[in-house]
Amino acid sequence: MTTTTLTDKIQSLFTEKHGSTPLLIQSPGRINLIGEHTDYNDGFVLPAAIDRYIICALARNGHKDHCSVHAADFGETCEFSLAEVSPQERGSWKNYVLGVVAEMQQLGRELSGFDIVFGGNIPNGAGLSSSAALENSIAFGLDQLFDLGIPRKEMTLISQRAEHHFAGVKCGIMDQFASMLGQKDHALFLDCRSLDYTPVPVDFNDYELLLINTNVKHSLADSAYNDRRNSCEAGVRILRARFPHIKALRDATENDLGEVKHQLDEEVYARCLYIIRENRRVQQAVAAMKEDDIPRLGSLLFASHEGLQHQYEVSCPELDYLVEKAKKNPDITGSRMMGGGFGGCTINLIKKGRADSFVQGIKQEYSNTFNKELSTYSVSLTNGTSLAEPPE
Ligand code: GAF
Repeated sequence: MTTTTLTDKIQSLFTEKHGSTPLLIQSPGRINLIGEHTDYNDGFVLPAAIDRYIICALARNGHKDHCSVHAADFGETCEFSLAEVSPQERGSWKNYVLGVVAEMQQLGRELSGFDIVFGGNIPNGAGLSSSAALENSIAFGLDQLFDLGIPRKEMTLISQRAEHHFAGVKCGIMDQFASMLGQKDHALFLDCRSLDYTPVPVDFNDYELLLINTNVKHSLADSAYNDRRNSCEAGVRILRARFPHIKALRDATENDLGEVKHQLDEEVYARCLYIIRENRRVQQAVAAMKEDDIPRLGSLLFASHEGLQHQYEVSCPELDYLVEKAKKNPDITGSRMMGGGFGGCTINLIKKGRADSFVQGIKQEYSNTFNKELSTYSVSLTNGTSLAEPPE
């Protein structure tokens, strides 16, 4: 569904349900060029917001405490009182909304009753961060509705804490940040420790981005995401005992890690090694983009996948299949799994105009092998969360 049609639909649904004209917010999903699982290691990432959105319609309802939130895509409504906001069943969309409300209250922000209707055109479970987009749309919407004046970076932290405390995923900051602060035609080179960032213009010359969805649904909470984070923290504890300046894997070199290798579990060693290398790859990728060296960027993408597959072990057969096919195709200069892993999309740098022929060539075999269909998305890089244009 186009974003204009979606906005129209959400606005009409809101007016039908509540009889008033709402404030409309659009909050984008994100891709990540490179820098996977580095965010919660205080490292570097290179994501961008994309032109797929959560549209959130909201208005005050005149009640002191009573709120309602309707998820158009699920046909479900959640009613609650601001006096009692607590986590719901794991995996429910309600946690993303309630989590943001609770975190705002936790910061002493004054809210009163409101109604929300939201829906989206970000494919669910594709690793394009529909959950971060939803959190941000709520944070931004409530900020506007109650005139709270919360700075954008602080809103991303509210959204992230909602995910930690309500959804139960100890995610990094990348998704919320890219969705909130994305810039049209740019990726954000983000330092996840300082939250300083540099917009990097994105122009791949003869190449374009192609996202291919394995249609394997991942669930971050169920998919050992928190385990990976624990392994990294275990590695840091050992490194820090030897090198007190190391506060996170971001501060460690491969040599440092080599020095404590004998004290580390084999698995923890492999996880830490991946992170240290991936952080370096992000910096190299930014340099390659500045120098217009797309083949170099592409080989960094392939190397990133290799690490995610063998050292960090967050890939899956379907993702590996797609990257292997990409490696063998002369039109593709780089490919890797994107996001948390265990499913979702690969991101590919492919010669302009060659996407159809690549996908047609592997579609049948993919479906025969995995009993699932592929889908593809072509996306434009866009601005972060903002007010949406009300439809004519
Ligand atoms: C998920 C998380 F939410 C992000 O914080 C990030 O860690 C990503 O997985 C992996 O890079 O999208």
